[in-house]
Amino acid sequence: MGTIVIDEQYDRCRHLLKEEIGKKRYLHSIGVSNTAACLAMRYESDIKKASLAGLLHDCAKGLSEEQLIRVTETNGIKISEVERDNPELLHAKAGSVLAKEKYKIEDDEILSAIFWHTTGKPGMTLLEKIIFIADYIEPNRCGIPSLEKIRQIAFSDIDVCTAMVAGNSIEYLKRASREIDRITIDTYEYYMKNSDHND
Ligand code: DGI
Ligand code: FE
Ligand code: FE
Repeated sequence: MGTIVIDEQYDRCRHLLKEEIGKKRYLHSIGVSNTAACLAMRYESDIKKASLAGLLHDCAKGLSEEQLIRVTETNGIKISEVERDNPELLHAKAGSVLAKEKYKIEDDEILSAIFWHTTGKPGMTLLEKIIFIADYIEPNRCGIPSLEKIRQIAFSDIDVCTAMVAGNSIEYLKRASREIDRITIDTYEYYMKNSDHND
């Protein structure tokens, strides 16, 4: 596989990550990192920060449910009832803790983008939106309704795209009869209202 060397910090994190998560998840992470870099170019965000946040966004995926709860709790992060019932949701928040402690990421913008990557939230920063979307549209993703359209809109209107990603996730969770985190719904409603969506 071709190696994308961005800088030493990126490479150090990449090697560490490869040991911590499965091959499929690692390839997904590289896909998100590259897609985030492309979106950062398009929207004039910091390309290195986007690459690094994309690379590490799922760095806590290798943790068990018990570990996810322990890592978040011991770091004073409040766990909602939905998260308690669906601890896999916590890989985003635990990931932000690991990114800081294990991968030595100090940048709060990167840590916050990792923290919010699963549910999104109203009023996200540009980097948070980039990671939220890149996670959904990276090249290895398949089987998602309207994926081609979402990929195109990602590069033309980031707020409309954020609403579409949140909306699709909600539909998916409803079909799967899974509990929906209130923030996922808030994200959808906020970006439906705050974008020039006229479909
Ligand atoms: O970690 P990834 O698979 O790359 O993507 P992700 O961080 O968006 O996580 C996706 C998983 O999270 C997927 O199994 C659906 C779940 N998820 C996202 N929002 C919610 C949710 N699960 C529940 N129960 N409620 C949510 O609101
Ligand atoms: Fe994730
Ligand atoms: Fe992901």
